[in-house]
Amino acid sequence: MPDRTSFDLVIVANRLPVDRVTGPDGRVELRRSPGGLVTAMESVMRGREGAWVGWAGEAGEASDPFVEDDMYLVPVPLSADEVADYYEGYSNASLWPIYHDVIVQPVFKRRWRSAYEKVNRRFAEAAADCAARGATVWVHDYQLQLAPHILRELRPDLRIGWFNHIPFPPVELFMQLPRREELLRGLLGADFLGFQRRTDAENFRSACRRLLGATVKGEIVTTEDGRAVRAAAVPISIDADGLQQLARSEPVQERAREIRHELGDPDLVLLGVDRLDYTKGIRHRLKAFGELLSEGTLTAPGDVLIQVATPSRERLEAYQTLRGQVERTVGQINGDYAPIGTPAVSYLHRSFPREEMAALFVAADVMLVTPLRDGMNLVAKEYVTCHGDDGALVLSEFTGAAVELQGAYRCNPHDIDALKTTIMEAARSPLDERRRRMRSMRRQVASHDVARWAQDFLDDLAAAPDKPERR
Ligand code: GDG
Repeated sequence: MPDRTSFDLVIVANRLPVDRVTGPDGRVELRRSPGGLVTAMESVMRGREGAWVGWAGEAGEASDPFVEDDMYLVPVPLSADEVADYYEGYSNASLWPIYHDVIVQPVFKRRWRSAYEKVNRRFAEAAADCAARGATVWVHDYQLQLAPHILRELRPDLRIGWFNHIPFPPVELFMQLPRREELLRGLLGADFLGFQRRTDAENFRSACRRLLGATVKGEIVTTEDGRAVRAAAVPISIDADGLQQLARSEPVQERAREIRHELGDPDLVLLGVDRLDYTKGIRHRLKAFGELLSEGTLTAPGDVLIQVATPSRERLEAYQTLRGQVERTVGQINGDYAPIGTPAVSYLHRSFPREEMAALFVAADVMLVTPLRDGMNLVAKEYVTCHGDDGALVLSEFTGAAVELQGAYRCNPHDIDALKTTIMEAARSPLDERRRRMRSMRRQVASHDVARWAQDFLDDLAAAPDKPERR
């Protein structure tokens, strides 16, 4: 246990890097949930004592703060109603669709909005309680857009940063949100706001200009109380070294060969890996693959698609509808085109250990990343890091990753004919071309990994324009 309860660096995110799980015998267990964010934060927390404020994933009372891997974890309690209203409701049924181009219709409920504010205040208070004087607080994502402002009111001495993992919408869409100005003011409580793409930062600044009448010069927004806030792009990445080592390990290479063998040693393995979310373009991808089979351009079992669709937000109607549509389409494709015993689409609606994910990336000839809108898309970066030189990445123009991964076969997933052409171009391209493209993308990811992202963000935050002596 660190001998202190105030820290120089405080991370505030919806989720803690552990899951609180109650077993059938009623025993509570904490399980580490190692995601990309945890790896990134580990790299910046090394050598300094940091705290992480977040929800442990189960409704009800929260346990006392505790230490895990040298990090002081502060659980924030959420009641079952708050999970339904703040998280599933406002965050995922109001904000998520608006921030992803209104692919599905957003739902607005005033009760959800009140819960969002109340929960944002709780997170901000928990952060204020454990931040040392002059500390840096890094708030994450769309679930916590009011927290920066609340935190600044509580603790004007803090350096506050916020990073948006998802897109920031064009002002014409953002305007649909009830009480939209309060969200902008909430964010402007920070000193520095990081976005995945320059376009996202521009969208935010335009919203400030248009809806708050704020002065915007270059990347700087001047707030109503005269503070200067910088909004700029800091694209997120992956632990490229760690993942490449895993992918090159003998067990993973062996498992990749085994996967191809289990599929009947096909000539062509296409792969999709996504949370089962309507933003990811899974239906468009399946439609393109189904048409390629029906035309005879591809044939099963020589050409197959593996689709991992990790369960997500299963209590929300839009997600239940999507699951039904995807599963019906997979059934149709297999019913129409697959011979006995070998599916044309291997559909996997569950999650896998990272070793298995790495083996899938190694096994796939062509990776299909076709979101209709995606903040970054880490899967694209993971594939180019894991797979050898002979792979190919089909990548939607509507992802943050498309800005960086110039060696990808770019596509507009809405254009099914063009998507089919791009898939075939990627699958049939000469080896030397694929090699050139894969190498350039792998180099890009290796030189811009998640540790660099986290350090860049913290450097930008430290250098943010507002002078601490003003406070
Ligand atoms: C949000 C933004 C942004 C998936 N299935 C399994 C598994 N995964 C891993 C992937 C990847 C991660 O989950 C998903 O990251 P994405 O970036 O693809 O997408 P979101 O979940 O929507 O993330 C996104 C990201 O935040 C970071 O800022 O890029 O735009 O929407 O790492 O590999 N991992 C394991 N088993 C699975 O079954 N172990």
